[in-house]
Amino acid sequence: MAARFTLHGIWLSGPTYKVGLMLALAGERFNYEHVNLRAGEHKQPGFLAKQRYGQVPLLEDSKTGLQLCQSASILEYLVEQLGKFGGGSAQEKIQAREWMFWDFDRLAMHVYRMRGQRLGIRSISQPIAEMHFAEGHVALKVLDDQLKGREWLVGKDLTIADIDIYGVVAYAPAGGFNLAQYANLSAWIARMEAQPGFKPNDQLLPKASQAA
Ligand SMILES: N[C@@H](CCC(=O)N[C@@H](CS)C(=O)NCC(=O)O)C(=O)O
Repeated sequence: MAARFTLHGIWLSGPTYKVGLMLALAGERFNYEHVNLRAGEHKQPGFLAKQRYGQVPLLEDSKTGLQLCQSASILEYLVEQLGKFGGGSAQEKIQAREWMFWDFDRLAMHVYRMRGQRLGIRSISQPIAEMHFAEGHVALKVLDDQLKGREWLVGKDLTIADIDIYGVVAYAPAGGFNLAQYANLSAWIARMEAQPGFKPNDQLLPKASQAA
């Protein structure tokens, strides 16, 4: 049977990984369209017509005909559509959303930028790098504290908050953050990686377009 979803992105992209990871954990096969950012494919009219921000990821849902952007919003959409990882109560749903807003406010920018600098994708000055490193550690400590005595960030089960934030934390070592000092966070990472369907970013996202 043809796959319902088509994910457009690039293997280097954390936000693309978040969406791919959600689909993988939900047991949904997906088609994958590689977007060559270096060649500017994400700024071409055809792509912009589907993804107004000119960014990856873009998710196409052949069942509803919708084209979706912004990884956190896509995760919420997939909760609605697939009925998984949404949280058990209205309060848990709101809390999962809070963590996803917090992620892009306090965590993702620092981790992704440090990684980008180390990979040579992004050039940032030493004082700015020091700021990202310090702020990144502040956010990682918030996560470690939240996970004390808990298996998951919200409620008793894995939610999109965990998927969204794993899609940043997974890149922290490449950004020079040593996670060994965060015992609760490290245990949570191991739990995430033991989930059925889990794949690390370099195995989940192909380097070229690929049908499901
Ligand atoms: N908030 C967005 C961020 C997406 C994003 O930053 N995508 C990057 C790749 S990781 C991108 O497309 N960069 C190219 C550009 O912004 O022009 C999301 O979560 O989907």
